[in-house]
Amino acid sequence: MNEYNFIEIEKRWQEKWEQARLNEALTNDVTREKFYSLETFPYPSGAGLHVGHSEGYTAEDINARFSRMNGKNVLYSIGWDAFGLPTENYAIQVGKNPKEVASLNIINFTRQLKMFGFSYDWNREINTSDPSYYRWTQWLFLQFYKRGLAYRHKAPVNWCSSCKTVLAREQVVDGNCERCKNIVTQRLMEQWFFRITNYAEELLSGLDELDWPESTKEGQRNWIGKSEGARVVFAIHNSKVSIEVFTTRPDTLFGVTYMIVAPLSALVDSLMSRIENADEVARYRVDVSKKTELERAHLEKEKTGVCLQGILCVHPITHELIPVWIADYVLESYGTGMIMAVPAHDERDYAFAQKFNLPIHQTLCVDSSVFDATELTLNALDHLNVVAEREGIMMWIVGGLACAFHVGFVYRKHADIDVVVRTHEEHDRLVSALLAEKYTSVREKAFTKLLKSPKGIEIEIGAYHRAQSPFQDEDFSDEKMFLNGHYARVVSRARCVVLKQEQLDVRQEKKDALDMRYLNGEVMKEGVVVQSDFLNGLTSIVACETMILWLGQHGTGKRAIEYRLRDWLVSRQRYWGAPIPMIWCTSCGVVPVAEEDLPILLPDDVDFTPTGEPPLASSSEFATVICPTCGGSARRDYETMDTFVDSSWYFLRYCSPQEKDRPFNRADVDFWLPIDLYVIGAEHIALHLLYARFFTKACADMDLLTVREPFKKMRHQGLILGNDGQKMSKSRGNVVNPDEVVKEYGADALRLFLMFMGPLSESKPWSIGGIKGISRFLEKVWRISGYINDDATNETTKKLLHKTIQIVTADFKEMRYNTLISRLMILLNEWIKVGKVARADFEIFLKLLHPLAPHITEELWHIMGNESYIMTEKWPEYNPQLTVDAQVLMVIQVNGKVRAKQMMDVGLSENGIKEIVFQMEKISELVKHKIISNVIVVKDKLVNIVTKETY
Ligand code: ANZ
Ligand code: ZN
Repeated sequence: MNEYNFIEIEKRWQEKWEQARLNEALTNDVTREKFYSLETFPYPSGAGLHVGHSEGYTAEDINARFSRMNGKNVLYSIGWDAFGLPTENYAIQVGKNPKEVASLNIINFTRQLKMFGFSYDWNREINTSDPSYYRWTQWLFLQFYKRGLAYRHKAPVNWCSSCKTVLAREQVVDGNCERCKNIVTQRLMEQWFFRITNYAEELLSGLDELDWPESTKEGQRNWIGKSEGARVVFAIHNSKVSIEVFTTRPDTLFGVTYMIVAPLSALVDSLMSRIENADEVARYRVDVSKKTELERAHLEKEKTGVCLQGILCVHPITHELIPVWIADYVLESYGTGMIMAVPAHDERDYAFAQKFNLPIHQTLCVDSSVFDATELTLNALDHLNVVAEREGIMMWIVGGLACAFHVGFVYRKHADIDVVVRTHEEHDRLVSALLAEKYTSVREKAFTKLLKSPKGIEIEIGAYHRAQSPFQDEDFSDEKMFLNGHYARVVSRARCVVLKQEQLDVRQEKKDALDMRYLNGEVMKEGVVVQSDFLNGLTSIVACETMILWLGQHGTGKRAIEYRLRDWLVSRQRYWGAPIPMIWCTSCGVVPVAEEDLPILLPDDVDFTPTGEPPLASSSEFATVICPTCGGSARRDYETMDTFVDSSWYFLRYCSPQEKDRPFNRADVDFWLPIDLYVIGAEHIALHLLYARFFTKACADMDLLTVREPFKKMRHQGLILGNDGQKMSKSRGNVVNPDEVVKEYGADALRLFLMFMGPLSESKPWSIGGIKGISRFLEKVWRISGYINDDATNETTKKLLHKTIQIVTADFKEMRYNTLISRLMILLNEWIKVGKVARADFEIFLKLLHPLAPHITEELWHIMGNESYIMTEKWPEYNPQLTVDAQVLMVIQVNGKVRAKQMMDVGLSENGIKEIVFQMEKISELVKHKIISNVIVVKDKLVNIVTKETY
């Protein structure tokens, strides 16, 4: 037996496979089931492939090979996402033209991908920066334009001052540029948009039927952000203009105490002549215009705003007059850009009302039965004391009327006021101070006292009362209470008591606990509606419906849905992208390029150093062109399309890559779509995965194809971390270059190791020690082939082999490559123990190993005298009779709920069972971030994992 010379073996087979054209996908082959395998095509960056990329690619290649051996007609191709910033920035850095750089990088990437033995159909290779491709990107743009799906619009847009271009909202991650991580600011600019919002509902509902990781679906749902509620019209007093708001909480309409208009909205302009403090308002608007939406929407941010003096709104039901403010936390771009503020039940409104002393009207009370009063009381008291200490507050007002004092409203009649002081001294001082006041039994006299509220704001309480002293039962008249400059209704009877802290009885009714909860500044979001006329007593949900009905009947509002999703900004002020196929004519305006004039080639006579101005503006080719409409002189559009436009349809082009007359052939696309497996990084949730779905739907609506969801099944590969456990990056110096690993251990070893590191979707640190173990395994495979013995019949190994086929096949289907490799290792070790292996058995083993380690298996297959290619062999089947008693189906529960079932060996040890269970992706996902308090194992039957939440 020769040495295992992987360098020679791998190179030889790669060439043979390519010559034999074994990977060609055959469109319209109806004899086999089609299988479309897709992986994200790479940006051919200057750095080349790193091992992180190759993980997902390896997984996809394994699946493609496995599918072919299972009789499927597999479409598995590769291409280059060659336009865009990575290539352009690299070109600038090395002082070359991006075109030149891209083609050099593609050569390097091609070499690397071939080095892995990936089984692409190279005939279908595509390149988005090639005119034969971007011609159709431009054509699609024109179709979108014709159908109103592409439009120009002036709006505040995200600007990256380091990339010197606008960005789509999806490219802004936590306020930073997705590419360069620099801070993104906002600029008012006219730009090209795609109307993705037309598809918001379908993009949302379509997710349900997709076999995608749940967290990704949820991420996309959140990004689309559907909110259901109502639009309500509030007339402006003495004006024809009105304020229309979007609210998700029409049940709180009686709790509206002020209105807010987004500062930069046009309504403010139209009211300007009536606004008495116009200067102040104008100044505030200038300040706001300097902030990004993200800064403005930040929850923790100190609230700012200006009251529009002279403007009042009319409440549509009570007809009360309500002040109107502008405040930056209300965004122009969402809903109607105006809100009804309900400070009692919305945190931001609450913070705002606190800051500007605006009244707070409670219209929800908690269904008290759900709370444990004792605990709540104690917690609330603890909390109050902490705050008191910090803010130097002397006393707390609790109890029913406290709400009146504190927020200007009461939600319960016959309530009491409890003023809790923290020390005996304070108690005595307060009591004598209050007693010194004259509280005669005058009916019409106001009770006025300054108290410090928990928030430290001075509150002046004025009320009509009848009692002799505030420490006894008092009768308040059912009249108005003057609070902080605002009127509020008041209870008819109430008691006021000053208590020492320890007098506060923790066994009081639940109501007291709730009062204190309220005083904590917590905002109650759901409950039973109170102080709301015809809604009283209803739950929030029912009240919403009731109110929507009422609004409809009275013509002041209607049901409404809003989405967070915004239209997709696609134009860029950079060079390396597909030119936007539009013409600017001085007399006709913007005119589309004629389809037969496509492609509009990216000009070469350009200085592409980014300046913030579109580089194409410097091209003389682009500066003059004849207007297709009037024949007059015009210029081309200077902007280019974002790379994400190119990648939104590459998987359609793979279906008919040579097509000359259209972007793709409908029959071809209909044959191959939907994609049966897409392996992609999790970072694409709101970007590519959303855009490509939109493109597919838009193309379906243009009758270019049939399917509406492109990616039926999708899986993520986890990150490969550096050996330091950190994300691989050049600056950390922990990047592993596959070239070096392959040189030292071979591509098969690297492929196997990438899959052996752990479950595909998890992040795993790289370790060179690990690959050594894998490399020894391959050496053993090589050597055992020298011990083929045709009469090596051993009942145990036979059984083990068939068990292995069974389990490994199931693992292949679920992409559990790490566990299946262990299975193959166990089988091999068994043969090594016996010292020989039957030819037929070993051939099966080679087939099982082939998708993972294609080269060594192909070589050994031929050494054993086979003429065919192992990669075109049929997948081995197991003999069920040899596996029957070997395995049982175990039930796996988490906290008593059945979460999975798994075949396991009969009589497997408790530890063995646990090991398998915790390797299962589904289970590890479920118990992530939980404390496992117990694992109950009933051998051959079930496992129950008991967890508690972590704190
Ligand atoms: C009254 C109300 C009462 C609200 C309440 C909430 C709670 P989502 O769920 O994100 O859709 N809102 C509406 N337009 C806004 C804008 N342009 N800028 C800032 N806030 C805006 O949020 C919908 C809620 O956000 C709406 O419902 C509105 O406040 C606010 F107890 O109306 B709500
Ligand atoms: Zn940037």
